[in-house]
Amino acid sequence: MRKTNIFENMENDIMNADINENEKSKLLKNVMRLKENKINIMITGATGCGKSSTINALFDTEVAKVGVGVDPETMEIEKYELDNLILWDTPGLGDGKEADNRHAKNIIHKLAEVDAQGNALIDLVLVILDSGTRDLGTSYELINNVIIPNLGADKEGRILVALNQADMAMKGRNWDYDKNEPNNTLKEFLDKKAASVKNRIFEGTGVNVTPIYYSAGYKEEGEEQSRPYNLSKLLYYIVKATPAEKRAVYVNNINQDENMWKDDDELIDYAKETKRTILQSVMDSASEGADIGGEIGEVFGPAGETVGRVIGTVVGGAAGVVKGIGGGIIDGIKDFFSLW
Ligand SMILES: Nc1nc2c(ncn2[C@@H]2O[C@H](COP(=O)(O)OP(=O)(O)O)[C@@H](O)[C@H]2O)c(=O)[nH]1
Ligand SMILES: [Mg+2]
Repeated sequence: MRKTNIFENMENDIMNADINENEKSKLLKNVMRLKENKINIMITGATGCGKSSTINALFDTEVAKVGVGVDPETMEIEKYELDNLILWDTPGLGDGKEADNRHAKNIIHKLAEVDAQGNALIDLVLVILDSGTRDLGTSYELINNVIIPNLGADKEGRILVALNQADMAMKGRNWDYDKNEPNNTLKEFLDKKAASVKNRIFEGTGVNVTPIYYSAGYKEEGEEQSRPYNLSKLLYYIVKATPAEKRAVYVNNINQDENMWKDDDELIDYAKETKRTILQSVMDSASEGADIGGEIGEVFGPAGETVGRVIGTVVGGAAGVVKGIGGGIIDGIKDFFSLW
């Protein structure tokens, strides 16, 4: 399957739009800038918490994992380069004193790196905790003493804390395997755990985070991959925590297996909100400085119809929406746009 490219789609829309050449070239320049944006995410947490599983569930990681650093210092950080989305799979703490010292140093070093413009290289740190672990001491150590003090000025905007393996939080008890979700007892347990993590981080650092819980799913030898839970929620939080002008980058890299996005807590419609969030920022960034004001619709269609369609087909398994409702692709697309 040919990969969707949101930028090509925007360029086509702009080329075909009925606006003057001057505005056209401004818009095209904006898109060119958008295209060059890179997102760098550090994914960290103790060995076995599910960093690799989470990366594989969220993104289209068929593109080969690219090299680890050559020197022993950075060797343990694995780098994935998916177009302009760069993931740094970074060991957290809990591997013994000597290794932990090395890990902490590597993290601090990476957080201090700047890009060509002098901005912090790492846009966002995703810290993964294992919700089945009773003693989260090393995770607090990692968050409160290693990561947060090295996040610079905008600490709250650059860290996301997520509790993985929600299915195993009570050793597999109270997980509804048919519905692939926690029952009320487990939900309560997980809510409490998330609240206590929030408190410990606030007490330790004064920084307010909103931990969420999810399951990246898992694969057992010879069995089918179990579906993730709340992965759509995690993606929504990741997108919202990403600088607006970079959000379009996700569209080209999100896992297109709709099974990944089916089950969540349904507190809000995460797929819809993710689409809306990305579309809004893409339209804003594309039209920046161009004198088209309310006429953005003339370029990208009403409510960003054409760009929105591209986003819709990849974000949150909109393929499921298209197939699921009333049959027929056109109906599905109509349903999708009636949501706006
Ligand atoms: N039950 C369950 N197992 C998981 C989940 N996420 C990861 N795992 C399993 O936990 C183990 C460690 O995961 P991995 O992604 O390698 O962790 P990493 O060391 O942080 O990269 C693997 O056997 C995964 O299949 C989850 O949400 N639920
Ligand atoms: Mg791993």
